[in-house]
Amino acid sequence: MHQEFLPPGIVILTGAGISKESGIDTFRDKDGLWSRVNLEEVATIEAWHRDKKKVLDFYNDTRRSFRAAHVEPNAAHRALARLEKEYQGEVVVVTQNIDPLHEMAGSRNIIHMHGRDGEVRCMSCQRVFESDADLTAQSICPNCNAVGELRPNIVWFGEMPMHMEEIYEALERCGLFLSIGTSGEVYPAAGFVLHVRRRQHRAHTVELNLEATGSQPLFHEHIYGPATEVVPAYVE
Ligand code: BV8
Repeated sequence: MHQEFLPPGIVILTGAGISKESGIDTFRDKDGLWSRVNLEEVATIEAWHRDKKKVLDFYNDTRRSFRAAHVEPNAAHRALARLEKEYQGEVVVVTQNIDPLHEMAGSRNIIHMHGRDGEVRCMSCQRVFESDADLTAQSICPNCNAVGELRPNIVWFGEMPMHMEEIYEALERCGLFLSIGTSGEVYPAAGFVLHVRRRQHRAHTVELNLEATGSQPLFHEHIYGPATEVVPAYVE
């Protein structure tokens, strides 16, 4: 069907809150990850150079928590996968999450802007490959044999998020922008709603979150409650 006859695109930004009811910790809730770990010590390139073992152990533990038997996609992930299947126009999930739950729920059009757990990058040859093995400061790159140069292919603070051009193109095409389960604290993701409103005056923007965030005034519509309740209800 020609693009002009399709309904406007939908861009859905998700954050850690959409995975909370699947058993994965958020970052900034009172019991969140950053209340237990100092992000400066595990989520920056400086931390990796300063103490590789500390950073790699943190992400080895994070990966194991994603693979725990009870961690499954929840009703919110499944509702977004259904929306993609049933909606005539384009549906893009732009996730800040590194967990695989959108894929496991059946979404296909997914952009992991902060990287994906299970992907590894060599800082010597820059090769990216899939690996579920624990990384250590002695890990050897299978491509260039460098020792101790392997890191999670995850975007740390101060590093450029991934696929930004593709994301901005989707934002400029969309007629509906949903923000689900994110505190709106981290840029550039937190700036997407304003980008949509500046470029698509007719676009409708909705914040779906457990509670109001600092970005609340930027959205046309606000729906608060657990993602597993408000997202399926909104998508239906
Ligand atoms: C960049 C790593 C520029 C992977 C993450 C000073 C120095 C350096 C940088 C900066 C600076 N000041 C500002 C910046 C920019 C910085 C930034 O924004 N900092 C903030 C903290 C002020 N951003 C960056 O550094 C970014 N890069 O700017 O690069 C550049 C430009 C050109 C060239 C080179 C560089 C990189 C940002 C990415 C950093 N990596 N994580 C990982 O370990 O996961 S960020 C981290 O925060 C996660 O990725 C996470 O996804 C992201 C956002 O958090 P949320 O997902 O929103 O989670 P949070 O806990 O905050 O909120 C959860 C929400 O869910 C809550 O609102 C809660 O109410 C809700 N909730 C809870 N339960 C439920 C629920 N909702 C629904 N249902 C429920 N049941």
